[in-house]
Amino acid sequence: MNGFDNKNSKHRKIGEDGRRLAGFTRSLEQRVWRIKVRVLNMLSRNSEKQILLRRPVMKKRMTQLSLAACLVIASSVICLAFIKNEPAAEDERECTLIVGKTDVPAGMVALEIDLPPFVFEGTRKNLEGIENLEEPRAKGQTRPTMLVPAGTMNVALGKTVTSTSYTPIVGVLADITDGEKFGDGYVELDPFEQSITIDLGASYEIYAIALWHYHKYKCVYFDMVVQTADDPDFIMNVNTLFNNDIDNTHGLGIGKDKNYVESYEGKLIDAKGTAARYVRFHSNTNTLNDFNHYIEVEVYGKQGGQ
Ligand SMILES: [Ca+2]
Ligand SMILES: [Ca+2]
Repeated sequence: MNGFDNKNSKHRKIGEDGRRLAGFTRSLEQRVWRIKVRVLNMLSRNSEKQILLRRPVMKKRMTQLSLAACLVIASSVICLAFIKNEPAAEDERECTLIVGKTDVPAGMVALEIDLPPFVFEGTRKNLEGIENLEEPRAKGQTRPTMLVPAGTMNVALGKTVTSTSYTPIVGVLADITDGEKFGDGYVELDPFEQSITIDLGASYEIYAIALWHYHKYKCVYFDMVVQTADDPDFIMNVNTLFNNDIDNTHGLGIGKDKNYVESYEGKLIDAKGTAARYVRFHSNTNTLNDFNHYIEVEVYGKQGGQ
């Protein structure tokens, strides 16, 4: 074999090795491709299972994250309130919460009101669509405690009541200040715009008023205006303590207070120490009928007003 033949023989051998190597490479690529397909299929099936498994976990985590976010926001708001450290405005006194004994200013005490038993019949369906209705209190939240000067007492108990409805349809006017607050012991006045006036017998510094209309059912009394004055004709030193007559039905001014749902707690109004002898309560129908009802009115005050 000459050199040329040797060279050809080497070239053939290299060619055969190259073809075997190419075949092996293709085989290897096919195996790798098949393994890749299997792995992808397995991953796909597993991911579906994991999604199904993770959904409740994710929900739980989202809830936890939401709660954490709420806590952070609430903490921030509380911190900002403390940082600002601004004294409560006069109009915000009703919202003063007693957190601890140190928060009660000297000479002030928490107003204690003797509440009647909780009574509720019927549904809230008739409250749908009422304009200017205050939001219900959050579940578990109690009414903010009102602070009043020590010695403040109900100065309306047993006092004389007069009304534009001279003779009530049900009950007598004296029932409104007799201390009885149960749901059935109500006084029914004539329909539409009516008022009652309590003569305290002397001038008092009035700090709070608690008022019960009919609270056995969830109902709303409209166009409520509460005023004080030095005289029975309400000419001298007239002050408006509450007014939700937003369209001025009574002609006493446009009210900015909210309608509210009657309850055994009654309506608590901050009177801010207003000095007066006479207190008048206006109303105009309710969600159940066209009449006006009162179960009890309490006026918390101290002697010292003019
Ligand atoms: Ca009564
Ligand atoms: Ca009105």
